[in-house]
Amino acid sequence: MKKTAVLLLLLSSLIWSTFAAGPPAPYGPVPSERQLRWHELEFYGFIHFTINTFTNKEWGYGDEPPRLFNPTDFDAQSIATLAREAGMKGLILTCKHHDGFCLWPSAYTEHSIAASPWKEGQGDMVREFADACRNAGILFGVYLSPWDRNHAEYGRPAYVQYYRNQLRELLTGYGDIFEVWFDGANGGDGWYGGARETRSITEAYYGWDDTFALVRELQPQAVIFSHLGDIRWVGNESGHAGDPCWATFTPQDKEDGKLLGKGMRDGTRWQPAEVDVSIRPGWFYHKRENSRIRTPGNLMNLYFQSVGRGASLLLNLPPDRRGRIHERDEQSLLTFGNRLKKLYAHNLADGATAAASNVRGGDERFGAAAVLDPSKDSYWCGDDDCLTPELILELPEVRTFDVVSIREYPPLGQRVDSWALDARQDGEWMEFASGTSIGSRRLWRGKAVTTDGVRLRITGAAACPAITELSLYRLAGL
Ligand code: FUL
Repeated sequence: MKKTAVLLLLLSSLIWSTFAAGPPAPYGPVPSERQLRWHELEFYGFIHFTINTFTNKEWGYGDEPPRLFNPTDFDAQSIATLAREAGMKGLILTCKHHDGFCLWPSAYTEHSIAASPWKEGQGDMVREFADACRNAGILFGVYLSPWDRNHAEYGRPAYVQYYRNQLRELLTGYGDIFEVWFDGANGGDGWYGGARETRSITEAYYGWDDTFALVRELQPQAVIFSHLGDIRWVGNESGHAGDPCWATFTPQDKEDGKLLGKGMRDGTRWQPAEVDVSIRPGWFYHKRENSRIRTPGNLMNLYFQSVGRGASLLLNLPPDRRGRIHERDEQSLLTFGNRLKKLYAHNLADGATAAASNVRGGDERFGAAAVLDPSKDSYWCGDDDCLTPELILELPEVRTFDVVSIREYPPLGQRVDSWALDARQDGEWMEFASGTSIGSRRLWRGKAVTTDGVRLRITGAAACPAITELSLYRLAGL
């Protein structure tokens, strides 16, 4: 090759690398790797099972004799398989609730399953659940109540050590744990080794920093659900996130339900919300609630009000005294799960072509087509100074949809402040939906609309939007 040709080649690659668009800078707090993985889960289950199931209580006092714990037909596998069938990505088990009874044979207490008649004291329910989840191909997580109404030392330093010892047992003996759930319900009256008194503690008592460090050391990939953890409480137990529900938050000294539900646009941390709610009125199984199980339609509402707002849905399924999920709960859950499966089976944006008002540096890598491909790593993005771009999907034919799913690209932070979606009707754009936050996921359910074109308008953003998905579905009639 001639010298000039080489020079020209070098020059053009230099110009290309100078002017080719790079990805935009992240805006505000961004998720950690473990939070990013957690965002993908969206829907998983809670299992509340302990001695309360046999005493018909929600909060045991701590003096219940372990001999009461005796499920007659316990089957972790059927529960884990049901969870998977319903679309759950994992299960979190109450290994120890406030009453202090342990579902595994802890070396640090006699108040455990080892003193129960179940499997003549030889059983380990944490192990059975952990194994069953793995067999079913779903994740396993643990709940270990910080408040322990059984323990004599609760409220004193010795208990904190006991708590960490137990956590170590759970985090080292049962394989990978995807989430560790630290309950905020704390202190009050209890048995406390026979003292039968009221003990109140301060926030500083538990020394959370050291406990969190233990989780990071033993299960670095696990997310921590806690006031100061990776995932925040949504502020209610009735099954809904706020609207908007920003993933960003600044933990407050005093928990405020509304604030937790909505998050904080200018929050200092990426701390997305988890919506914990039970399929029945109580967290534990009570026969008297057998006629008060959430219907499939109600579960769908919960789904749209949680996952649809960028939070996760943690749905509680309480095993009954057999150690099984009651048939009615199972029916309702499976009907809901099947509907969800059918909903996502057909993305009505498939086969569409996408065009945007602005593409970053005119570079195809950031082009509109990214909202249609299933990859979570590609996104449509405009130039830094373009905060209100638009994107049009031309559908291959006239189609009817009533659900829209939009996702921002979370590694770049929450950038969009408001958006609207239009459907073309007789050549005119008609607004179908409008909202504020998008974040990791925004689902919108509206009145069915029949159209061959859809337009997404970003109407406000703090930084050029990065959108990884725009999908259309039909729920009605499923
Ligand atoms: C609360 C507890 O007091 C309930 O019993 C239940 O475990 C729920 C998930 O968290 O704080």
